Amino acid sequence: MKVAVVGATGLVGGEMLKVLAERNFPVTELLPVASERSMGQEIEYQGKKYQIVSMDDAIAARPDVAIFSAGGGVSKEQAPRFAEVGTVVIDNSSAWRMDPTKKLVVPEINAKQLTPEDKIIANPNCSTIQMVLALHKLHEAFQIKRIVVSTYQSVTGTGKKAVDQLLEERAGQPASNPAYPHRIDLNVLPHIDVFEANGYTKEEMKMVNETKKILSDDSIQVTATAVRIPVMGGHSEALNVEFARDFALEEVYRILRATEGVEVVDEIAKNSYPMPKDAHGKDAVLVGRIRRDESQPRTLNLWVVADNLRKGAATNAVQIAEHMIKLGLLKA
Ligand code: 11C
Repeated sequence: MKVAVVGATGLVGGEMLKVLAERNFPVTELLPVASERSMGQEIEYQGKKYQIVSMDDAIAARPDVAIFSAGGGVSKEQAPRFAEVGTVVIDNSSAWRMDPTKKLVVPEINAKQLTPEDKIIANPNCSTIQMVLALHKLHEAFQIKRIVVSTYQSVTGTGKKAVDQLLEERAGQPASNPAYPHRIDLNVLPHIDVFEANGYTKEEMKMVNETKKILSDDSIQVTATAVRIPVMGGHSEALNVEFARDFALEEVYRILRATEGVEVVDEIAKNSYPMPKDAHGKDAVLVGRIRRDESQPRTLNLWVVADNLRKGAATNAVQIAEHMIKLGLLKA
C-alpha cells in the first residue's frame, strides 16, 4: 500500500512511522510529507532512509492512504486535494472532527460506522480518546448522565517547541522560543489551546463535543478543565462520572477489565495506580483509583492515563486504517 505521512517530521508524525512499522502495516511505498522548510531532510523507516517529499508530489503519487498530523490549517486545505485523487485521509487535527459529514472514530467504539463514502476520517483529540475508551462500555451498561473531567496533560501534546521549552527551563535557561505564555517547568497552566467566547478553552470544548459524537449520544453532559503540566509524555485525567443507573463496583471492574484497549491498574495496597511514566510507549489506556463518589448516588471516580502520542494520536490513526482494510474500504 502506498502510504503518505503528512507532518512526518513532527512528534506525532515520528510516532506514526514507529507505529506503522511496529504493527507491520502493509507499506509498499512510503511518502513522508513535511513543510517546505523540511525539504532536503530525510527520515528513517524500518532501517531505510526516505527523502521528505512535497505535498504536491505526494498528491501526484496518488497514495492509497494519507495519515495527516500537520495541524488544522494544513488539513483543511490539503486533505480534500488527497481525497480528490482517491486517497483515504485519516486526519489527526481538529479540522474535520465536528463536520457532520465526517466520521470521528475510535475503532474499538465506532469503526462500524465507516462506509465506502468516507474519504476523510477524523481522529479525535488525544484527551477525548482516552476518556471515551475508558467509559464507553460503562456507558452501555449504566448510561452516562454527566462527566466532570480535569486533565493533566503532557507538553508532548503541544509538540517539539514545548518539549524544548520544558528542557531549557529545566536546565535553568530561559526558553529561546517558548510555546506557552508562561514558564511550564515548576508550574501548571490551566490553559490548553485557545480561549473561546464562553470562557472555556478549545481543548475543553473538544472534550465536550467529541464525546457526544463518538458515543452517538447528545444527552451526555460534559464539563472539562484542561491543564498543562510539566510532564514529558502521557496525559492523565481525573473523571467524575454520574450514571442514570446504579452500579456495583465489582461490575465496574469486570467491565473495565473486559474493555478492549483498557488496562486496569488499581492495587492501592501496593501503591499501584496509573502514571504517565508507565503509559509511555504503550497503546493501552490505563485506568485506576476506581471508587464510588460518596457525595452523590450513581457516581464514579476514575483516574485515566494514556500515552497521548500513541493511543491518543498515532496508534488510533493507524488502527482506523487497519479497520478500513479489514472492512474492505481501503485497498491497494
Ligand atoms: C494537547 N490535546 O495535548 C492537545 C494536542 O486537537 O489534535 C492535540 C490537539 C488536537 O495539547
